Amino acid sequence: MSIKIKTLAAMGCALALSSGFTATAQAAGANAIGVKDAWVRWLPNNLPAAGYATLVNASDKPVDLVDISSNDYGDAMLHQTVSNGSSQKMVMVDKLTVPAHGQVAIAPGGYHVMLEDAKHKIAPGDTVHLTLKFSDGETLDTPFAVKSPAKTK
Ligand SMILES: [Cu+2]
Repeated sequence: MSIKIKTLAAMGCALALSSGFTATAQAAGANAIGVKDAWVRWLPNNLPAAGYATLVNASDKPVDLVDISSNDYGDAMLHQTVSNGSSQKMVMVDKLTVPAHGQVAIAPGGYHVMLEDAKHKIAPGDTVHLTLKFSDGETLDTPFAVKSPAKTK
């Protein structure tokens, strides 16, 4: 009987410790990732738009971008443009790793966030918001500046 009580006490202690660590990790993770140069290449006639940004990881651990959603578009997916000889195609990307103390560019010719099914009229000069979710539990509601293709060369 006394052994059982000790075991429970030890478990309680371990639980308290682990939840303490979790809180610390979340506090550190809250500002692990920063987003800069976030913009959307808008196209007319309800064609899909493409979102671009640079993700910067200030922490000492790699962090994955694992999900993208938006209140402004019905569909937001991370794609990669892959060259296949003379042709190019887009492939879905499940996650994008931002290296420790490093950055990764979602930029023309490489990755893009495919934005389809706009939920309201969106035009150059607008700001749309994408919600970026990361493997450390961080969620960033990020403003993206909408630009016309002519102004993005
Ligand atoms: Cu695409």
